[in-house]
Amino acid sequence: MPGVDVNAFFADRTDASGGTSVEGFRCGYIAIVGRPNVGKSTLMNQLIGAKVSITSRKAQTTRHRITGIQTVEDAQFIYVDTPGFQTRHSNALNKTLNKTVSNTLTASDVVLFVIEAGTFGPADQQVLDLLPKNVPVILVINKSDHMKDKATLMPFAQKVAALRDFTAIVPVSAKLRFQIDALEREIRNHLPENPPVFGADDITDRSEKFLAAEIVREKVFRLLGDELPYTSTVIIEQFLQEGNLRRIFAAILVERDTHKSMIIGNKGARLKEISTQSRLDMEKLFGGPVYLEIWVKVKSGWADNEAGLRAYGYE
Ligand SMILES: Nc1nc2c(ncn2[C@@H]2O[C@H](COP(=O)(O)OP(=O)(O)OP(=O)(O)O)[C@@H](O)[C@H]2O)c(=O)[nH]1
Ligand SMILES: [Mg+2]
Repeated sequence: MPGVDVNAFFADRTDASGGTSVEGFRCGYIAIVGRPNVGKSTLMNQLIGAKVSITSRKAQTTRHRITGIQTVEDAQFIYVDTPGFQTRHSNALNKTLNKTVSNTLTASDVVLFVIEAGTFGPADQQVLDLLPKNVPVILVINKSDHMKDKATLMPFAQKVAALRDFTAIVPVSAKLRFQIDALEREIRNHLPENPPVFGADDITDRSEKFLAAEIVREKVFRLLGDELPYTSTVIIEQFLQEGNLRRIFAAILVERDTHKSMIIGNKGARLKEISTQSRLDMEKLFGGPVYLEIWVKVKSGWADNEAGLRAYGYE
């Protein structure tokens, strides 16, 4: 072709992940932080349009750094959901959870600082004090559906806005998907120009085995509510794939015999419910049939020592 430098035309326009145009492509890490229970995980799931992070009305639902990925034509959003920052007890588990939050913050391009509409207390302030100075921080006022009187939202937002130089302030309702697209547009503006890190169809960097354990833990949290202390966890003892079928053997670990009988319930009814709900969620997320068996085991003290935490996958 006369007059056209073919080499220059193709130079630097493709990357290793499959020929996506790199020029103008944005990609970055977005940390989602806040005190427990403000709706961080619900928000991340809405932002990526899939449920990779478990949610419940109990505080301390999220215990690991969980990545949720969304790729659009010209950008890849790598969200990192974190455990709610703990300010009450200082056992080994809580220290580990807080370390996860701090580590995530140091490696992020944008921070979503999530609070609940109408509430800003010492636990929120402690998280605010942790946020790095040189990274754009978007104040996300979640659960705005709780504020019946819209006129009170403005003065509340102004009060919190005075505490730091926020890049933007976005009231949302993660539950009702209100203003989620507006938030996404705002985030995109602050992502650096980078080629994508993950494939276009990836929604998380976590394994199916990890996600399976999380799904069971969500059902335990949701179906037992406040009866069960938060020191129960789930491990996957076997995860086998036979063609399209996944055979999963899970164990719920609790601290005492009384907790075990609470989970099993009258004639096994509660365990059956946990099992059925978990299986349905897994089938939806993995896109195929699942055979699931769950056992309940007593194992005390795991949350109080570092070795126990490492054994169950805490960083
Ligand atoms: N009304 C209302 N409820 C919400 C909204 N977003 C989340 N929730 C509820 O708030 C509770 C906590 O949500 P999560 O997403 O688990 O909160 P989290 O901040 O991830 O909690 P931790 O992981 O424990 O720190 C759940 O019962 C959600 O359904 C919202 O926009 N409006
Ligand atoms: Mg969470």
